[in-house]
Amino acid sequence: MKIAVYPGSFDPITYGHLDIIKRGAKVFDKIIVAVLTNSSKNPLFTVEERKELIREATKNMPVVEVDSFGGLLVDYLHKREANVILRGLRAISDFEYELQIASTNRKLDEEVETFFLMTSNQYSFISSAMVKEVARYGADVKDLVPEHVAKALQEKFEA
Ligand code: COD
Repeated sequence: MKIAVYPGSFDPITYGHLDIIKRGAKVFDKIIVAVLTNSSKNPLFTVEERKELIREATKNMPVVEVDSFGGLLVDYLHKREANVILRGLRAISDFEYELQIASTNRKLDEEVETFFLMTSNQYSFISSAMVKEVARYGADVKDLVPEHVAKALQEKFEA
C-alpha cells in the first residue's frame, strides 16, 4: 500500500491544499493529512477545528485520513509506517522553503522521500494567510475555500 503523509498547518484548509490532495489521490492508496499541533505560528483555528474542516472537505475521498502530530515529522512517519511526505508547490517562492524542509527531513532519515505536486494555476496564488487576511475584513472568500470553511471564518471574525 502506497501511503503518503501530507503535513501542514492547514489554518484553514484552502482549495490549494485540496487540489494537492486530489492530485495525490491519483498516485497514493492512502493520504494522511496531518495537522501540526505544536506550530510556532499563532493559529486562528484550534487543531480540532482544523481537523474537522479538513474532514468535511474530504468526506467524499475515501483515500484520505485526517490526523494530527507533534514533534518531528519523521517520527510521525515511522509511527504511521509511511516513508513519503506529500507537499505542494505553488510558485518558485515556495521552492527554497520546501527544499529546506525536504533536505532537513532527508538528513534526519534518508529513507524518507518528499513528493512534490504542482497546484493548478487557478489555485497557485492562494495561501491560508491571505484567506484569513481578506476574510477578517469581510471580503468574499468563496472562490478560495469550501463553503463550510468560509462560514467558519466568518464565525471566527464575528465572534
Ligand atoms: N496550492 C498548492 N499547495 C499549497 C497551497 C496552494 N495554494 N497552499 C499551501 N500549499 C501547500 C504548501 O506548499 C505545503 O506543501 C502544504 O500545502 C501545507 O501548507 P501549510 O502552510 O499548511 O504547512 P506548513 O508549511 O506550515 O507545514 C510545515 C510542516 C508542518 C511540514 C513543518 O513545520 C514540520 O514538519 N514541522 C514538524 C517539525 C519537524 O519535523 N521539523 C523538521 C522539518 S522542517
